[in-house]
Amino acid sequence: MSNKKSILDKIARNELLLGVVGLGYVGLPLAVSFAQEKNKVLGFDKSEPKVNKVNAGQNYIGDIEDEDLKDVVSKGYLTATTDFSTLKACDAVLICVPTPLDRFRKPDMTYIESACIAIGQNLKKGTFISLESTTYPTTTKDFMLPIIERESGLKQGEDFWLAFSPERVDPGNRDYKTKNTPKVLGALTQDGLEIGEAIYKMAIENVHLVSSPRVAEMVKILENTYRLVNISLINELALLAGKMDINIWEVIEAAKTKPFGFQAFYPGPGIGGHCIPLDPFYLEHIAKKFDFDLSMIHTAGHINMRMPHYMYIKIATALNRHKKAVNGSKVLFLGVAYKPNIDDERESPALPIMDTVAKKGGVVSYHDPYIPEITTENGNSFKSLKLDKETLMSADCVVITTNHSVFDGAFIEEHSKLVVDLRNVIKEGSDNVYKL
Ligand code: SAJ
Repeated sequence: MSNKKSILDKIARNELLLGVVGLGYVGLPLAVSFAQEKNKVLGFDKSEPKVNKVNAGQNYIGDIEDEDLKDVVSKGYLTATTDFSTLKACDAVLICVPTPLDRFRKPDMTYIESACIAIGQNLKKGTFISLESTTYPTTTKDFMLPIIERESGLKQGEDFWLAFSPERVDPGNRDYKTKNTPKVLGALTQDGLEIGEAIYKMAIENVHLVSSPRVAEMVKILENTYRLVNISLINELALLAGKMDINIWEVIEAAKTKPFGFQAFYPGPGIGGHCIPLDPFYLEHIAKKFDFDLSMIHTAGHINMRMPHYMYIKIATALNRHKKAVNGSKVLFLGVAYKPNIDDERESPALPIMDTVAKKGGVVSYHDPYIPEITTENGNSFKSLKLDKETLMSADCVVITTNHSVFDGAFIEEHSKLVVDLRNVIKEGSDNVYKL
């Protein structure tokens, strides 16, 4: 029996053993989704604490229901391990590892590289491999394929199939989860595409096929670059509107009345998260290899990186109007998560603003209902304060940096001497409220 027929039969009989490498905000929800369809899933992660939590049914990802993880683990559909040699038992492997930038803001491919080496060294014939991590176009064919063939001595297309299918996790999104978010898939061979489609359709309703991994890689980078450029645009326009005494929030609401050709993006203190502010620089990197200068991404990145500084100026200006210097003033930040209603502060713009205020002598504190403690890039550690009248009144300036749904704008305004609202939480501000 051919490798292709063998794996398709296993899929048809629900006997596929699926490996998921990387049990983070992408990998663990994906593993649970497949396990909920009664597929055996083996989760791989280098972190022993994560592996132990999964095997104990202890959820650590906000987008997963605790009971869902407990259920698939207790029924034996999902188990986790740090032993990458057991990859050799897997019929299919989905790679969900980080793709950060290094300190020179260049793609850090070390996570993908080590995953490919581990998979290559433990690859059995007839295995389907798909990268889910956001990366630059050509990664699958030009970066991953040589490593896997070198380490395994096997041949893509004959002994294994290689594909790219970008993750589309939107942390905190209650409407779109793994199962009902369409999945794009591109494979190096037609057989790989057919096998990949059959695998993904075991847990995902809609799989959209494209002609190559390179197209699929570009799809994802387009999605995130589109957000970076548009959010940076509205941030820059917000800075101009502020100088012109124009309420940018009113402008956006009015522009939204246009029933076509306009999607609203909202200004903020900067662009956080581990995707939007970083992924587009993967595209900028590969464009240079094709002697092409992606000026839009470069400019958008520059605007975004400057936003925290402009926000500090806004805070200092507001204090100044109340005859206060930053130095010695108590500044309370509301919300340090990088976006509303989640517990993740990675790349959050709130942190550099807090560092700058502290560096200028401000006495910094914060409240975030989702994040009990943080340490900033400058090594400043804080614990989240209780949000009550006393906490608000004791601050010389309250800065709203994340618009968590639980924040009550009227309550904040009523009990604060001065508010700098960077997220339009307070809709009708009075004289003591300064808005972005
Ligand atoms: N932001 C604004 N103004 C906006 C929208 C967002 O300032 O109008 C800020 C947010 O506060 C946040 C950052 O930009 O700091 C990123 O926001 P995001 O909504 O793009 O959130 P992410 O990075 O968690 O999720 C995105 C996904 N978001 C959506 O589709 C809505 C999606 O682009 C990707 O699936 C995901 O990143 C990813 O993993 O690539």
